[in-house]
Amino acid sequence: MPREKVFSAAIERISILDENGKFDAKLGRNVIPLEDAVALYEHMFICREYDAIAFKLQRSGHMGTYPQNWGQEATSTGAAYAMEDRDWFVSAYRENAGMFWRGLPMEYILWHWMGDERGNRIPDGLRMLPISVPIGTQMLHACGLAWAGKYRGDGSAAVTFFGDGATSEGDFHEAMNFATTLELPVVFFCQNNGWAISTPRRRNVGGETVAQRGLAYGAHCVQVDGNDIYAVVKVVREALERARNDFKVTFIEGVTYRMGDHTTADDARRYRDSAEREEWAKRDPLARLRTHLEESGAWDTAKQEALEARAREHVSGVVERAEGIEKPAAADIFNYTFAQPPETLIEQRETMRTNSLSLRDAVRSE
Ligand SMILES: Cc1ncc(C[n+]2csc(CCOP(=O)(O)OP(=O)(O)O)c2C)c(N)n1
Ligand SMILES: [Mg+2]
Repeated sequence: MPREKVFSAAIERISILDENGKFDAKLGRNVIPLEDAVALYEHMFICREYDAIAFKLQRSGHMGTYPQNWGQEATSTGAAYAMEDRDWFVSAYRENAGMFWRGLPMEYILWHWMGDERGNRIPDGLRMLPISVPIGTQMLHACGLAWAGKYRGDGSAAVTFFGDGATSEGDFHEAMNFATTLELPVVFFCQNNGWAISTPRRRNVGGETVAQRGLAYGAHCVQVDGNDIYAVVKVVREALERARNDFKVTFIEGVTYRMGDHTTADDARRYRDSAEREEWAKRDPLARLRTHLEESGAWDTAKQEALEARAREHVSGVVERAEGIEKPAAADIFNYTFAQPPETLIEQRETMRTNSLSLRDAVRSE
C-alpha cells in the first residue's frame, strides 16, 4: 500500500499597507477609493476618542465595566465596510467601530455597559445582534441567521467576530462544524489580539496560526494583518463572495493587538511585558492609515486638527444622550430576552411590581 498525501493546505497571510507605510499597489488596487479611506480614518479616529471617554466614564463611576477596543479598530471597521446592509454583523465586545459604521448610534454601547437593557435593543432595520459577553455563543447565533438566509434565498451572509481565546471554546468548534457541514454563508472573523485576559495566545492555541484551526472543518482559512484596513476589506470581501456564491465558509484570523487592559477590571501590567506593547504601538492601524493618506495628498495637519475638535464634540454629545435617557422601569429586566415571555417570568414580573412597595416598606420598618 503506497503512502499518499490525502490532504495538504497552506495558510496565506495578506498585507497591503505595511507598518512602514509601504502600499502594495497591485494587491491594493480598487480595494478602497481614496475618499472612502478618508471617511474610514475619520470614523476610526472618532471611535478611538469614544473608547477613551468610555474608559474615563467607568473610572469616574458612571459605568460598571468597559472593555477597551483601542488598537483593534481596523478589523471590525474594515469588515463592516466590506459588508452589505442585508448581511448580519454578529459580534463580541471589541467591535464597537464596526457596529457604529453600520449605523448603531454610539450611545447604545454606553447603555449596555451602564447596565441598561435598552442598549441591547438594536434599532429595527439594522442587521446586527447585541454584543455578546459570554465567550463564543454568538458564533452559533450567526450560523442560525445564515441558515435562515440560505433557506429564504435572500442572498444574505453573516459575519461573526470573536477572540483568539474563544477558539478554545466548544461553541467555536460546534459552530464551525455546523457551518461547514450545512454549507452556510458564514464568515468567521477571529480577532487575534494576542491575549485572552492574562493568557497569551501561545498558551491558548497551539500551532503557527490560529487560522489553521478552521482547516479541520474544511473552511477556507486565511491570516490577515488586522491593523491594515485595506487587507481586512479585501479578505472580508472575498470571504463574502465565497459565502454568497458558493456557500463556502471562510475563517479569517485578523492579527491585531489589545492596546489596553482586558477590561477596566484588569491591570495588564501585572502579566504583560511593556516592550511587547511598545512594538505593537508602532503598528497602530490609525497612524498607518493617516501616514498613507498624507502621502496620497488626502490629509494634512489642518484636517487632523479639525477632526480632533469634531471627535471631542461628537463624543460629548453621545455621552449627554446616554446619560440623559430617562431611568428604566425596574420591570424592564424582564422585557428584553423573550418576544413572548414564558408564564414563570410573567408571574415574577407581576409579583415584583405588586410587592415592590410593600418590600420597601418592610425594610424601612425594620
Ligand atoms: C463562556 C464564558 N467563559 C468565560 C468568560 C470569562 N471571559 C471573559 S473574556 C475572556 C477571554 C476572552 O479572550 P478572547 O476570546 O481572546 O477575547 P478578547 O477579550 O481578547 O477580545 C474570558 C475567559 C466568559 N465571559 N464567558
Ligand atoms: Mg484575545
